[in-house]
Amino acid sequence: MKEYDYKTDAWVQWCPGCGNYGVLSALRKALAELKIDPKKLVIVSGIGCSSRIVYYIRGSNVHTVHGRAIPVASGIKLANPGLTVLVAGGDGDILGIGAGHFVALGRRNIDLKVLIHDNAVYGLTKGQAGPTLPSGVKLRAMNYANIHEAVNPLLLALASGYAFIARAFAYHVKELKEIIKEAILHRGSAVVDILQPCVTYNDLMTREWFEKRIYYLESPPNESELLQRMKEVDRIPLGVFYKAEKETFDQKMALMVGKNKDLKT
Ligand SMILES: Cc1ncc(C[n+]2csc(CCOP(=O)(O)OP(=O)(O)O)c2C)c(N)n1
Ligand code: SF4
Repeated sequence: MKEYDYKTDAWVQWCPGCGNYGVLSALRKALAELKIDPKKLVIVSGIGCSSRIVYYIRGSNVHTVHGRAIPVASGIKLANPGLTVLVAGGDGDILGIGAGHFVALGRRNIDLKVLIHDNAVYGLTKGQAGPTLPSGVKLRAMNYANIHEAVNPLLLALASGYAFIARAFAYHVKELKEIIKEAILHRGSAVVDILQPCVTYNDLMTREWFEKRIYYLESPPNESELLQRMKEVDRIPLGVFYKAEKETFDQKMALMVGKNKDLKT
């Protein structure tokens, strides 16, 4: 399979220079290298600029309502375990309105992969503060500085029980592709927080701003420094933070049903 095999005829509607293009390219390359059959691929998204990615990749994809991609994807994966099921969407979709579902997925450990296009704004609705925007920041479309505290997607994922937690940068396509592949291959709930500049509304966290701050972890941090790395803000670490072999939802269900059967006999 080649990256081209995952292209569709849909016109890509993102602004020129948007970080979403990097995610699109990396994801197509990752799928091609893993040779995932488009017929067995389902990408589920909510609503937002980033959620339009489902139109640009060949698969049996679903564009669902705002914040509800994870429950829809969970149903699909549990009904058809042989499918590769991915969730893609903005930080608003997944960590704002969809935050409860994000937590539930980590607790359940269903074999789903969540790609957060993290631009810290609500791009589609014209630049309001997203859940990952730092407090006190005023971007070009906002009347006042953000009064909310930011959500840290990595800490939330760790607290929720995700089996794989990583962070990547949208314009580093090669590195992002490798991280997406690793997430897909790791069994269990996985999240990749993708720092994705919004060139239209986020005039602070630009490509240049990130490039001055990001650096790559050489390997996942050990337990004693994991939280410190996840909390770092002056310099921003990228790479795989956490990987754990844990029983997945379907394994636990099989065990439970088996035990119940034993009780009956
Ligand atoms: C229930 C509901 N509430 C609000 C909206 C309006 N809305 C559409 S997209 C969106 C947020 C988009 O931001 P994000 O998920 O971060 O994606 P981005 O556009 O930045 O990629 C909102 C609030 C909606 N469509 N449905
Ligand atoms: S508004 Fe921002 S996130 Fe949406 S397409 Fe334009 S640059 Fe990308």
